[in-house]
This record gives sequence, C-alpha cells and structure tokens, in this order.
Amino acid sequence: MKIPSSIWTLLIGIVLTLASLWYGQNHGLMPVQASESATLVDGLFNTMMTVSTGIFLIVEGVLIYCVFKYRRRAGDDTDGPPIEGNVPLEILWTAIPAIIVLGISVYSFDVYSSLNGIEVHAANPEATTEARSMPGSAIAATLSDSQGINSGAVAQNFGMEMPEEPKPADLEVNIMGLQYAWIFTYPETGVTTGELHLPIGKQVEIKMVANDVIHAFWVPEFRLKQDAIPGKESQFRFTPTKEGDYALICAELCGPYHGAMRTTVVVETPEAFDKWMQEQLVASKETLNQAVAVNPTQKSPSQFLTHHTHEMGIQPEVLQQIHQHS
Ligand SMILES: [Cu+2]
Repeated sequence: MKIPSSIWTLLIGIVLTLASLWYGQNHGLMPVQASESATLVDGLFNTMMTVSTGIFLIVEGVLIYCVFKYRRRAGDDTDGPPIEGNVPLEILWTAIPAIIVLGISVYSFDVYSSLNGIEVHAANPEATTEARSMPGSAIAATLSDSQGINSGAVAQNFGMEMPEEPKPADLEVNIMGLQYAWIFTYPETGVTTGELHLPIGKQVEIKMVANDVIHAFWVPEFRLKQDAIPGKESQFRFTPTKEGDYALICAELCGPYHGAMRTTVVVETPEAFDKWMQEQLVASKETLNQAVAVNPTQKSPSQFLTHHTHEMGIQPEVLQQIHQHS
C-alpha cells in the first residue's frame, strides 16, 4: 500500500509546526526575567524563534532528503533534467518571507512602544513631544531656568525636566557612565553609590548621561539596553520584578577597560532597600567626619579620594578620570 504524498505533506507539516512551537518556548537561551518588560521582549523573541525553527527544519530537511534521494548512483554519468524558472514558486517564496517580515515588524514595534515607560507619557502627547525635542544638556537647563522651572531640580537631574509628567515613577535614579564605571545618585536622599540597588515592584525612572564617551546601560535580565550619551540625557523607566543580583554591563565599546566596566544591580524587598539606603546615609556622614581628620595636602588627589570612595565600589582609575575632567 502506498500513502499519498498529500497525506505525507500534511503529516510532516503538523510535526514541523509542533516541533517549532515547542522549541520556540523551550530554547532556554534567555536569562531569567527580572523586569515587567522582560515578558514582552521574550514573547517577541519566542515568536521569531518559532518561525526560524520552522524555516530551519524545512530548509535543512529538504536539503538532507535531496542529498540522499538524488545522489549520483554508480555508473550514472548523465546530466540532471534542465529546469528553468517556476513563476508560481518564485511568487510563493517571495510572498511568504514578506508576510513574515511585515508581521514581525508590526509586532516588534508594538513591543518597543510599550517599553521604556513610553506608554506612561503617551497619556500626555504634548508633553512627550516637547520633552523629546528638548536637548537635555546643561545649556537647556539654563534656558529652562528662565521659564520658571525649579533650578535645583534641574541641576540634580543632569539637565532636563519632564514638563507635566502624568504619573511620577516610584523611584528616581540618576546614572552617570564614565570611563570606566557607573555612578548612581538617588536624588531623594542625595546618596551616591557604585552599585545600583532597586526595590522590587517599584517603577524606577532613570535619567542617564555619559561623562566622556558613549556607554550603554545593559542588564540582560531586565531585557533593557540604553545608550548613555555625553551631553544628552537618556530617560527610561522599568519595574524590577524578581529579587536577585544582576550584572550591569557596559554594552558600548568605550575604551581599553570597557570590559571591566560592569557593576551589580541588587533587586531587593522595599524593606531591605530602605535599610540599605539608611546605611548609605550613615556611611556618607561618617566619611565626612573622617575627612576632617585627614590632612589632604599630604596626599595626591586620587589617594585622598580613594579613602572616601573605596566602599562605593569606585576604582582608583575612575577617580583619576574624574580628576582629569574637572
Ligand atoms: Cu563604557
């Protein structure tokens, strides 16, 4: 008995679809999801993985099948049949990828527009456009002073103030990227650290600049990557959802020690976060007291500063960089 080829095609199609769907969800390529946007990004990635698994299996399957089925038999020295063009086939293999690419681009734009807290600002489109068109430089801050924006807040936020934000984030953090470290400032308390601590489930708004060259803030577990640009403030929001220590990696080649430009993001319970913040406040006061007892004239600037910053996770090389820039 011979099974008709249409049945075979159907069966192979079902098996390929099931295998692709399974692998698209079980590839295990992504790190843990530690922010709200991680599920969105992974949904897109898994969809692309499903589609590409299907294509991979079809292409490789046909290839391997043909290698065996149409191999040269012993004693066969004839040419293959002369086949030239097949219009329906060419239309089909142009149309299918076009549909796939269009679908993925619409889907990925949808995901992109829900990331970085853009949907938060979308409630007030005027404010959004105004903020986007305004360069976040020190000059802009000076200009906006005359428009009655609180100058202290502007200075603290590295330059730019969002006009009439509909919904403030639960926590604000200012980030400075410089060769070769990340420096975090919590404007509410004035605490400055070399390690980023965040409370679980609270939306955080980041205002980020670079001191020298372009760096990029990247935390794979948050599925978040954003450039830090000199003279232009990057703003984004996210909500950490999973307790743990994650690596913050600079994802833009920024100089010879670029590979060492990484630190830890600690996501912890709000209670642990408040406790940590209090400790930082106490530590910063103690450091001030010690400073009175030190005679700075006997030390080089970086020696002097190392004493105050070693607990913040800031390396001596970084201090030298700041010193050169100041
Ligand atoms: Cu860098």
